[in-house]
Amino acid sequence: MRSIPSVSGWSTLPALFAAARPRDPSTPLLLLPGGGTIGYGEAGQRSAQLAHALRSHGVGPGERVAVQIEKSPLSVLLYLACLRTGAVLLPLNTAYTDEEVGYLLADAEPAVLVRDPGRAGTPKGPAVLSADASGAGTLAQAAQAQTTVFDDVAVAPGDVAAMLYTSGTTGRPKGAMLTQANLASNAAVLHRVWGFRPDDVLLHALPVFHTHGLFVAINCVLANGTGMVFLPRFDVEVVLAHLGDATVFMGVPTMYTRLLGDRRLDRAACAGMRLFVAGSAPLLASTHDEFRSRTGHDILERYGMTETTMITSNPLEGERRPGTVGLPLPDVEVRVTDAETGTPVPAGGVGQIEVRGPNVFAGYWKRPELSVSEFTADGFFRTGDLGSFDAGGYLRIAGRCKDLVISGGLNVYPVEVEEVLDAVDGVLESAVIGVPHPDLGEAVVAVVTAEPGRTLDVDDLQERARRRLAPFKVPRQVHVVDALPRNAMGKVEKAKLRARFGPT
Ligand code: MLC
Ligand code: AMP
Repeated sequence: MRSIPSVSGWSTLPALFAAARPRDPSTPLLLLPGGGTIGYGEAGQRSAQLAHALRSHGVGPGERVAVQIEKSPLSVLLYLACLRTGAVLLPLNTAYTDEEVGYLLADAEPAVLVRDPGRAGTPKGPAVLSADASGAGTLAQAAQAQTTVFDDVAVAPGDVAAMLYTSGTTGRPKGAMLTQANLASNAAVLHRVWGFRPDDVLLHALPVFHTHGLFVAINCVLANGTGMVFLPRFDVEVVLAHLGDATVFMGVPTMYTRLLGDRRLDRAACAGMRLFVAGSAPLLASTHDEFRSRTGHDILERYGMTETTMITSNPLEGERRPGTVGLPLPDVEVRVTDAETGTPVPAGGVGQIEVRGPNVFAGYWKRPELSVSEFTADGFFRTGDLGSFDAGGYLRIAGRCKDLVISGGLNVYPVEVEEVLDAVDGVLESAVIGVPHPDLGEAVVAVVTAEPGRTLDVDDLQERARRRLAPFKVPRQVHVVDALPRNAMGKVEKAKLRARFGPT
């Protein structure tokens, strides 16, 4: 296995970030699109106040802090505050419904849930605090009354820094426990292999409740001690307007295809840019090629997942191969094995991708049995992705052996949607699949059968799904069929459904 040479490791985020912290406290960390900045000094003071306020609500080392707020500077300050108290950040997608949040809270048992002040509903369990960037809300108010100095709790490499829910290869969402060492080692490696420079500015348009926007993007900035233009959401118009203020952009493939859809994206617009990074879903080679011919930039594609943070990357120097996710990162071991037997596949063959290294998570919260089933005896994590190494050692993702749809870079676990559809009166059974979609990469599609003698109303099914699921999980199309195709084992043959209901 070929990999990029090793770099010296870091084992905690506070140590990594402290080593890079600029001497001048006015150095901007956050550049806000409407003007204004938040410097490293101010971020230190405000995160100290938030840390005190969290502590006064019982947050201590190891306690989970659930955060479901619209993206704003407060998202970053709360992340820093959690690190300072030794708490475990539990970021939640703002699109989740109360039912989805309720399940996660019951499982994670956080000490507090921080929400936007206007958000209705009082979930059971944690103390519910509110805060927004304008200073409104119970937590924001409590923070303002606190001192701006905080004695940071010492953390160890094995301490859990964050917990992100993901369904892994099977079942309901599980909390992936990411340690200080997982996050720090990966951030240090990415910062190094992507050649971050003292004058780099990141254009940040990703959501901050996932690995990509939170740990890949923000941690690289903090490890560099420089700033990021912090956009509340991805919007082609706004991204184009700020390309000139930045040098690095990170996005999911949908963001790149949307940017390409605007004819103002050209060489001149990207003249000051150093690096475009893509990941979270497959970047089509055609998108890569079109981007190069329009802008002169080769998008650097990398591959990762919640449980492992980043695994491979195309090189900064040297050939970036379209359609591949590059080489294993330093200190990360990647192998390809037969998904059924677990034996290594011959060179060039397709198999399940397995990963071992300092980046691989500590296990699923309250699910020790999965540390046996999801890992091999020699400690490799089974990703559920299929791939092969080419002759140059570049990894090519060939598909997935886990039942997962990736829509616009967001993961949808079919079983979650199927459970909701199956519960509708009159539905006998359902199968949820992903079909190719020009904007989202894959779109969620449901195929359902009715109980004998019943008629199903497709609009009603979508509406019922919308009430219980975040919008990105709601099937864009629902097809009613007489029977689902099954193999000899009785398993629904989703490949047949994809062939039948995919684009013609
Ligand atoms: C929004 N919608 C989606 C959707 N995003 N539907 C399906 N899939 C998505 N990803 C819905 C909206 O709710 C809305 O529904 C309708 O689509 C129109 O929304 P929009 O305004 O066009 O969408 P927008 O807000 O612009 O969002 C699109 C997007 C966003 C691509 C910018 O989805 C996004 O930021 N994706 C990035 C996700 C990400 O960060 N993934 C990283 C995971 S970490 P309605 O019904 O209201 O009309 C990971 C590990 C790794 O995977 O390797 O990085
Ligand atoms: P998540 O569980 O949200 O972290 O999503 C991780 C999954 O995203 C991986 O297991 C892959 O299936 C997919 N993924 C991430 N990056 C890439 C990429 N560059 N190409 C293809 N799939 C990717």
